Amino acid sequence: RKLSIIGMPMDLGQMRRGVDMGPSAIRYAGINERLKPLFDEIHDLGDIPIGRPEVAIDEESNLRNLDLVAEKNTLLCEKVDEAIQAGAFPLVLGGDHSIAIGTLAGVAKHYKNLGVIWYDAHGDLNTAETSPSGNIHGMPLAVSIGLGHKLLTDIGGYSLKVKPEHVVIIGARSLDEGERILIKEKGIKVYTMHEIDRLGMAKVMEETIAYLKDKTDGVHLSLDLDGLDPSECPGVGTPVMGGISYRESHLAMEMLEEAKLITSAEFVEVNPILDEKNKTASVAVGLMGSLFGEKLL
Ligand code: DIR
Ligand code: MN
Ligand code: MN
Ligand code: MN
Repeated sequence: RKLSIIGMPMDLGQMRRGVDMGPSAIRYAGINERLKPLFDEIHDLGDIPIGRPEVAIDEESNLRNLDLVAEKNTLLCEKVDEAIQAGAFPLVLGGDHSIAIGTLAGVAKHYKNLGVIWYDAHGDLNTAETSPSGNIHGMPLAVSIGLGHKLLTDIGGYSLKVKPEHVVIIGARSLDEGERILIKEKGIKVYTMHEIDRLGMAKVMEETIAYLKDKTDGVHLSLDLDGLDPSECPGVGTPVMGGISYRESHLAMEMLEEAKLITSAEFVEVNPILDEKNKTASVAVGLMGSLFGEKLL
């Protein structure tokens, strides 16, 4: 088993600086040492070159930094595509969640029926028309099901990376009006915090795995650290109270590993400036350990 780590130090999808340091924070938290025993080979491919485009950050638009977000995600798409072609499992380190646009563009080329697990406090299903913020990190799931600006939906040279019926959102507790409408219209499966509390994470994951297993030929895990509770993951730009616990999250990762379901992954929104002693990056690395088969006994 071969792992390729790709850093995507981009903060252009939202307005709080620091999330561009996410890949460094995650590496500093010991990703290599932690995952080394779990793979035959690990290749850290370094970071996608983002540069420091300071000027664009204040732009008033309902698609803030559109051109740069599209350009940088195109680079990520190519890198992810190459990693899969080389036979590796691609693991992308964010960066704000707008980077999922590039990751999914690279991954979906290799699957006819890609599934996606979107682990997040938010739906990330906005478009320029529905977004209250203009931040593209609130849009990547919409883009991946083919909705949004052409510069984003057509990255990789094709649209519709994922079918809405192959998406499962886990941990939602902050949805905008347009996102609610879209979820109902497209029949997207969502486990809000209500269902997680009511059913328990074990049942939620059993159902998620059963839902995706037979109809998909690969499943991407897009894990936004703000899906977890801010008491355990304070280093995120848009924390929302009442999140998924550390323990529930480890259980979720362990169940995914047991099911051998996940074929690519990304961990996003780690912002070390807002963090407490790199706690959030450490949680991310721990979750990767569980996702890739670390066992206590
Ligand atoms: C909000 C926040 N729904 C927006 N989205 C976030 O700006 O579209 N996604 N934080 O992770
Ligand atoms: Mn770096
Ligand atoms: Mn997100
Ligand atoms: Mn989020």
